[in-house]
Amino acid sequence: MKPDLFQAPDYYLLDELLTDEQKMVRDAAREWVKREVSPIIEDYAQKAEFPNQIIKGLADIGAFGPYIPEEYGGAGLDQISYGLIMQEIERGDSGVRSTASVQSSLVMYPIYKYGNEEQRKKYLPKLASGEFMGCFGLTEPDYGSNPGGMITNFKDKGDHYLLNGAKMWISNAPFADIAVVWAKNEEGRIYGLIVERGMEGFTTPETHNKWSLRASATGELIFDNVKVPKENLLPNKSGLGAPLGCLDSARFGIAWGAIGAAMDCYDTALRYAKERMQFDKPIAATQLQQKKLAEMITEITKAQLLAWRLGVLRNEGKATSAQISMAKRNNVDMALNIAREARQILGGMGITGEYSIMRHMMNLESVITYEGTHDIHLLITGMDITGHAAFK
Ligand code: TGC
Ligand code: FAD
Repeated sequence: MKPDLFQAPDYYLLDELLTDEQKMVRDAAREWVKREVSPIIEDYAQKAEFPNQIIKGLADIGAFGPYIPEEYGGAGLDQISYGLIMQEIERGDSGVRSTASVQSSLVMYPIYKYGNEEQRKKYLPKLASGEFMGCFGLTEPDYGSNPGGMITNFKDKGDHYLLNGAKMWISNAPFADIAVVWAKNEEGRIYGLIVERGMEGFTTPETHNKWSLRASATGELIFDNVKVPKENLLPNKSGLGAPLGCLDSARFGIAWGAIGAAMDCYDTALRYAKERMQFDKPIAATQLQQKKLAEMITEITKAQLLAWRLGVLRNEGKATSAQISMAKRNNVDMALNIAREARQILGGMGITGEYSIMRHMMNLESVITYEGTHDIHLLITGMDITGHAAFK
């Protein structure tokens, strides 16, 4: 892969909206990605392997629990800092950002928010340092966009719960030490349970042959009469709103992360267009390529403004789930379109691993599907503005 010459576009001087702390956090993540992710990531994506050696670095830049209070090992940062960390990581690779999103928003967040003090103290510091890695099991083979229909269930057996069922498409599953699993009790009420690797009857087979998110490990979670200790149930929230509340936090991070992937594609294409000579002039001097590049920077700037404003609303505790859906949908779609256009600017070189664009493009095909598909987020906006749920 070519050396990482990334220069972040900031067409509307949005840096002026950031605090010194936010810029410091962002710059540390940016430097780390350049140093530790860019040189290796293409190789790991080609091999379809997660680079385990970056776990400690992710923890060091605050990517595991950026907004979780410091007393539990988190970085205690604000929401915009969290977003900026996700942006920088996804600038490197969406699969690496996935690992950080899952650990922070889908494992640490529910333990922090819905767990008791004992559970917080037991798990959060180890998750923040990367000593423990986690995964989040909501999706099932027959229940993807409609997780409320899940059939994974647990029964009260007196001194423990007995868990049965299966989850699929689970990021980090093949190596996770713990899984936050959503299952129904005998009354059909959804609860989160912490399932630990090594519990009898719990297996995590890896999903192979992905053309997308190849540097992220994906797998199934299978529960065959797993005895889960009663103290592993997250007691403080039940119902579908509990897992969906975690998704709000992860979707917010993705709205920022997608900007990172888009910025990398734009920056790569701009540099290439200025250097690539055809018909005795740089292709950047042709109107058609300028149209692509000008539209890219316009869309990136709009997405940056959307994410920043959403971050302000999150910091003030005012962001709604529907506002988060709008940003996730818009920014991922924007990034995928930019990746496709940027790939064309590179001509044949665009399909090779010499450049990051094709990898971003393939990754973004998962990002536009997970955490709620592009269509589902449109229906969430539709429901919000009309008052009618069109899902059912
Ligand atoms: P509905 O009846 O609308 O809602 C059920 C309850 O949930 C509440 N609620 C939310 N609460 C918090 N945050 C949200 N975003 C919420 N959305 C809804 C709602 O108020 C209600 O509460 P209550 O107290 O009245 O019971 O539920 P529904 O069954 O009609 O479904 C609505 C729908 C379709 C929007 C929802 O199911 C949905 O979002 N589906 C998409 C599923 C999804 O996003 N799955 C993601 C799986 S995890 C993942 O992909 C990780 S990838 C990670 C990575 O690698 O980065
Ligand atoms: P389906 O729900 O079957 O949807 C198929 C198509 O139908 C989509 O286009 C959808 O938009 C459309 N559709 C569905 N319902 C409607 C409707 N009512 N109206 C109109 N159109 C509709 N899940 C987890 O729990 N944890 C994870 O860590 C995780 N990681 C993932 C990693 C990867 C790489 C991938 C690909 C997925 C991951 N997921 C994870 C699962 C992901 O959240 C689901 O794939 C996603 O929610 C969509 O579910 P589905 O694939 O079953 O598609």
